[in-house]
Amino acid sequence: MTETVIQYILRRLNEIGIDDIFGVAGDYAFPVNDAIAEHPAINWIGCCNELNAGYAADGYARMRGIGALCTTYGVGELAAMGAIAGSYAEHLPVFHIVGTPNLPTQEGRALVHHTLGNGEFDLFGKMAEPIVCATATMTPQNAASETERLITAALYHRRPVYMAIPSDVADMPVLGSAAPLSLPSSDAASLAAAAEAVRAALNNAGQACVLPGVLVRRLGLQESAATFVEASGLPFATMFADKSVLSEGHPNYIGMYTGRLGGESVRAFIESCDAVVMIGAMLTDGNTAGHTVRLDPGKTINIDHHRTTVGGTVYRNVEMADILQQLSGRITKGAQRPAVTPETLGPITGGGEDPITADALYPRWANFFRPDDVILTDTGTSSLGLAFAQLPHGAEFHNQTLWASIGWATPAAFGAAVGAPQRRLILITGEGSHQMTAQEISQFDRHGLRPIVFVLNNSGYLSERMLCKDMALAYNDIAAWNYAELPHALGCQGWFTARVSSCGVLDDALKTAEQADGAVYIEVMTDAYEAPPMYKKLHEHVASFYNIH
Ligand SMILES: Cc1ncc(C[n+]2csc(CCOP(=O)(O)OP(=O)(O)O)c2C)c(N)n1
Ligand SMILES: [Mg+2]
Repeated sequence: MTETVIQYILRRLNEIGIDDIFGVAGDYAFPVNDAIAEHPAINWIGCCNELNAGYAADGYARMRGIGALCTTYGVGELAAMGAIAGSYAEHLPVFHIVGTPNLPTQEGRALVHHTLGNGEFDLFGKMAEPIVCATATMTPQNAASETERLITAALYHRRPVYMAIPSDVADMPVLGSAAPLSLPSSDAASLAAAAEAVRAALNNAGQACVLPGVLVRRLGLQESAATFVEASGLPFATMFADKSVLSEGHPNYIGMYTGRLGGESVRAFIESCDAVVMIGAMLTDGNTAGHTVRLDPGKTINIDHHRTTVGGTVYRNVEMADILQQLSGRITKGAQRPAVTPETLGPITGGGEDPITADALYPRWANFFRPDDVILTDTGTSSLGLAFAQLPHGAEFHNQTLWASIGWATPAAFGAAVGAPQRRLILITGEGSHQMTAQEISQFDRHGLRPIVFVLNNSGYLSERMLCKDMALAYNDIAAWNYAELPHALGCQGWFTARVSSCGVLDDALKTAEQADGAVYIEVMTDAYEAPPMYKKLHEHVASFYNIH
């Protein structure tokens, strides 16, 4: 029997690794929702709202390489847009499937719900265009070829795509077929020239080092990058967005490179190198502690997604995967590990009735992490406070450093848990971030997932207090929730929950969390101004140009 349009699309998404689609149902999307529900190999994962579904698809894509969500027309798709933009900025291929009104309704410019009432039906698709790398409106004739085009675009650019499926089109038989497209390969001459230029630059350099970036993980090239590092013997450091992209347990890892706000020894070393090989790393403000790194472009070798730059020369159409492969074995620096002392969090201090200071908290978290943990941290003081936590072998640190939308981590952690249920998952979020998307906690329990959740309750938006002109300004105060009661109120059964405000009680809770069979949710109470050292330095940095103290 001929497949319908939606059956075809779902089969192809499943073939490339989508086993779960997040979303919120709606009438225009019913034919799509039905097909997902009926699909033998794809699970419908209903979320509390579309923004959260988008974040969940983002978290899933971090584990699986790709993710998908399905929303209804207008109201649903617009609510997901912040998350899709985040996936774009963070290089995550997320398929956004939107069920739209049927063709007679659209062509008749009918006055129907979820429209602006002006007869315009293509507005929302247009709004999506800048935050995806490709869009398509499906018809029976183009469904096969457009699906292949969108898959190829999403995988080539590692960015989201948008597919609109009119509700009558969804169930029509697909007409024609299309072979899967292959991703473009590198230009052979450009690739060879780039590899030779990198080799020559490294051979001519005295000391060199590597900065592997988050794109390495997005492209699933951790092994190739590690092979390059090992073959070349070069030391590597990472910037914040790139933390743990290669294991921090690797012998060549020398620590975090965070500009002038910490890790002085690593910074001095990196900036003294004759050559710095960046592999898919970006010099964003979040990665460079507010643009305080100083890398000489003349000494930087940039192995990017589709091009390599050596000195001032750009080698185009060179895929990162190909050049990493070319380079392994061609560079043998046999470099010595430099004498660098990475910044660390310091020893665990405090106990008993002592309040939970930053010095007490962050080393305890670092000590709690285990090999291969998946750790998601939201934007806030807690994520930056963990920058200098040395992670055990294979532990992954995820953050939304560039898009930096608070609220991302809670649903993203849910999506990551769906994507990798066998791994221990730790969510660390500030309470202000958590207030944005806390409902999604309920989904873990619904799907039998057992996260370990830490909510840092410091009575407001501490990161903003540290950056704005007056720490006490009321716009950084928030409603005081009883966070530890949320799992219960949200229907989670049998979770270990605790609200801890002293070191001794925190230690007990961590011990219980370590041994727990079920999910864990710990609300950690600190003073409103209890910030980690890195944030204190940011505060000083900002205070100097506001001229305040
Ligand atoms: C969607 C969105 N809105 C606003 C901001 C601005 N913002 C950055 S950090 C922050 C506060 C985070 O507070 P919390 O999660 O409690 O963490 P804390 O800094 O207090 O540890 C805000 C509001 C943002 N990044 N994203
Ligand atoms: Mg807070």
